[in-house]
Amino acid sequence: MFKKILIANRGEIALRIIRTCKEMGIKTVAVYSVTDAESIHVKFADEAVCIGPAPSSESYLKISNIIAAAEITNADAIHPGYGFLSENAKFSKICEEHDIKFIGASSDMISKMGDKATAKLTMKAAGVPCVPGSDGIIKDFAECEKTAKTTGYPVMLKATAGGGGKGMRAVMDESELKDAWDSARQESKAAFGNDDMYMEKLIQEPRHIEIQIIGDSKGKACHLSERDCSIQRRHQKLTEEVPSPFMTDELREKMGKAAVKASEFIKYEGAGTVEFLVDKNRNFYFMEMNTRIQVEHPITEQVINFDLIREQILVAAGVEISGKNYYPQLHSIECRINAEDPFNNFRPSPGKITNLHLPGGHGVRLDTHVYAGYTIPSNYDSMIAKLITTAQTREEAISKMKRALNEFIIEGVKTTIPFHRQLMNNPKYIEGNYTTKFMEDFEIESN
Ligand code: MV4
Repeated sequence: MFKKILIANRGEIALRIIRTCKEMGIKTVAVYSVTDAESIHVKFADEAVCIGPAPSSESYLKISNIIAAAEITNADAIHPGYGFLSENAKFSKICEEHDIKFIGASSDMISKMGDKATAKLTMKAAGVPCVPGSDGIIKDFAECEKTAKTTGYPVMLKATAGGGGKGMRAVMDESELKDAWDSARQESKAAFGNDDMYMEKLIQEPRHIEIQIIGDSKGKACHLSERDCSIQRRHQKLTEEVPSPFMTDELREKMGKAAVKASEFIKYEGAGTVEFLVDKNRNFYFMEMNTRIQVEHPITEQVINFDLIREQILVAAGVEISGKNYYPQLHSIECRINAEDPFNNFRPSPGKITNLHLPGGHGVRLDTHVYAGYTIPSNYDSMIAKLITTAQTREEAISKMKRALNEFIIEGVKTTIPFHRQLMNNPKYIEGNYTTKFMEDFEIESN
C-alpha cells in the first residue's frame, strides 16, 4: 500500500481525498497556489507545498511543479481528483516515468477516450450500442453531406476533441449543414487546435444517464449502477440523482452490462464513468467515457455504502475486485452549490463569506471546503459545496433536500441555493419527468 499520497487538486475534492487517506493510514501532501494558502486542504494534510501563483496554468496545471513537490516530499502516488490534470495523458505518463503511481487512467487510456471519435469506434468494436452516424472522422464536406443523407436528418456534428458541448452542432436539414460544418470546425480549432469532426443521428430530448464502473489491474470490471445527470445548464450539471427516475431494472441490467463490457474490452483500470444518452423509448447509446473520479460520485457512495476514493486507491495499489455489481439500496440526490447568482444568468460571485450556517441532520451529507471568513477566489471553478441527501425513497430525499437547503445560510456571496429550492418544488422535477432540455424551459422566479 502507498505510504504517502500527493493530492494534485484543491477545494472540496482535495479535502475528500485527504479524509479517506487518513482513514486508510496513508500520509498526505497538499499542494496549493498562493491564493489557496488559507485553504482547509492545506491545513488538514500532513504536509503542504506551494506550487505557484493563483492562475491554474502556473500552479494546479503546472506539471513540473507538482512532480517536484512529489519528489521533495517522497510521495509514492498522486491523486489528481477531477478537472485540472485528472485526464491529462502527458501528466499520467510523466508520473509513470518518475515511478509515482498516478491514481487514475494510463496515458494511453486517457488519449484513447479523450479522442471522442476513437472512443466511439472502440466502443462499437466492443459491442456497446452507439448512435448511428459516420464511421469515425469525416474527411471533407462532400463526405459530410453524403453521411448526413444516409444517416437521415436531423443530425449532430461533433468535434472529436470536444466535450462539454464545444464544437457541437445540431443540424435539422440540408440547408443548415454547410454553416454548421464551418462554424463547428472553426470553434473546435480555436478551442482545441483540432477540427476533426464526426457525425451522429440527433437524439431528441435525451436523458444523460451514466454508469459508474471500477476495473482492476487484471482487467476485471464491475458496475455500481447509474446516476441521472440530465439537469444541466450550458453543459454544467446542477443536480444529479440515483436511482434515475427513468430507470427500470431491465434497463439498469442492460446498461450495466454494456458499461462492464466497455471497461473490460479496454482493460480499464481504476474508477471510470461510461456516459450514455437514453431516448424516450429507453434505447441507450454510448456518449463518452470519463477516466476520473467525478464531482457527483458521492451519491453512488451513499446508495451502495461504499467509499469510491478508497476503492480507487486499492485498485491503484493492485488489489483485485470481486467482480460483483452494486445496486442502489437507497435514493440519493446531490445539489451543486455554486458561488453564482441564479437571478443574474448564473454569473460568478466570488468574495468573502461573511456568515455561514451549514445544514446537517439525518441523511444529510455536505462535501465542502468553505468556512465563515473564507474568501472564494475568482481564479477557479465556482462550486463551493455539494449538498447530498439520502433516504429510503425519492420523495423523502427531496423533502430532506428542501429542509437542508432552508437551513443552509451563506452570506457575503450569491449562491445557487435559491435555484435549488425552486427546483425541489418544480412539478416536472417532482414527477421525475425531465430530460437534458429541462433547463431550457426552466424560468427562475425572482425572490
Ligand atoms: C448528443 C445529443 C443528441 N444526439 N448526441 C452534449 C455534450 C456532449 N458530450 C454530447 N452532448 C449531446 N450529444 C446526439 N447524437 C445531445 C447532447 C446534449 C447533452 C447531452 C448530455 C447532457 C446535456 C446535453 C445538453 C445538450 C446536448
